Amino acid sequence: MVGRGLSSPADRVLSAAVTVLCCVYLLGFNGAALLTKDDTQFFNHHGFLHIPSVFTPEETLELTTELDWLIDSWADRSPGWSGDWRQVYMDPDIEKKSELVAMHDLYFYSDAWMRAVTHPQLTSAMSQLIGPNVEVHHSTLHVKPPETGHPFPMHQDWAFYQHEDGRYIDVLVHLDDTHAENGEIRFLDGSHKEGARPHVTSNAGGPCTPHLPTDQYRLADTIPVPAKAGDVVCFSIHTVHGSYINQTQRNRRIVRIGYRDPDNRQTAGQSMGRPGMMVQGRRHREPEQPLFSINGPHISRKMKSG
Ligand SMILES: O=C(O)CCC(=O)C(=O)O
Repeated sequence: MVGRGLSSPADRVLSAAVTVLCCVYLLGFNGAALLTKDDTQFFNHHGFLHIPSVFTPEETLELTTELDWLIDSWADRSPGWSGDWRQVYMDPDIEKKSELVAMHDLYFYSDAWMRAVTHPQLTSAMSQLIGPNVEVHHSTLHVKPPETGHPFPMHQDWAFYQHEDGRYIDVLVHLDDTHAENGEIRFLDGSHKEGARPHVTSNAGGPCTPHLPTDQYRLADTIPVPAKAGDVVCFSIHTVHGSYINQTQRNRRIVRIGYRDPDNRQTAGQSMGRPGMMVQGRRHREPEQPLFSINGPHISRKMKSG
C-alpha cells in the first residue's frame, strides 16, 4: 500500500523539507554543538579559534548600542597599559597621545551584556572546549580610540588572572570589523602548549602592566585573526597574543569574556576570590567547602557620605 499524501514527488520534497526544518529547530533548541570536531582540534592545536556570526546582526546592534552607552556613562579613558614596551611599540608623539577606553564586568550594568555572556550557543561552544562545567569569570571592554588607540604588547592573559591550569578561555566579542589598520587580534601560534610564562612586571620606573619581553616576543611573528562584528575569537589563557595600534578614524570596540572550569583554581589577579555565574553544568563541592558569603560589596565612600 502506498502511503496517502506522500505519493507525489512534490509531497515527498515537502515532507523532506519539514523533516530538515524540524531537525534544525530541535538541534537549535537543544543548544546544538556550535563547533565541529575540526574546530575543537584547531583550537587544541593552535590555541585560538575564530567563530563567525555567533551574534546575529540584531543582537550585535543591540550590544553595540548598549556598549556606546556604557562607554559614555561608565568606562575609564586612560593612557592604558604601562611599561617600557610603549617606547618600542609607539613613536614618542603617538605614545603621549595614545589612549585606551576600558571597563570591567559589563553585565553588572547592562542586561544586554548579561544576555551576551550567558548566550546559549556561545556558552555551549565553551563547554565543547573547556568541559561540561563552565563559569563566567569576568568581562572587560577595550576600545581603541581613533588614530592613536592603544596597541597591546605581547602577553598571556594568565599574567592578569593566574589560574592553576589551562581550563580557561577568553572570548573576544567583536563589535566592529577588525583588520590590520585598526589593530586586529594576533596570536603566537601554538604558544599555549608551553603553559604560563614569566612576564615583565616592573621597569626602572617601578611596577608596570605585565607583558612579555619585547626583545624576545614580536608582533611581526604572530598570526592576524581579522573578524567581523558579531564574530567571536577565542583563545587559551596561555596563548601569547597582542595587537597593533588603531590607525583609522573610528573606534575599534571589543569585549573580552573570561570563561573557566570552576575547578580551575585562581591563584592571583583580577576578580580573585569572586564567584561567577555558572553558564553550563554544575559547580562541584569540595569536602566541607562552605557556601559563598552573602556579605555584599563595600559601600563606596561617595554613597556613604551621600
Ligand atoms: O583588544 C586587543 O586588541 C587585545 C586585547 C587583549 O590583549 C586582551 O584582551 O587580553
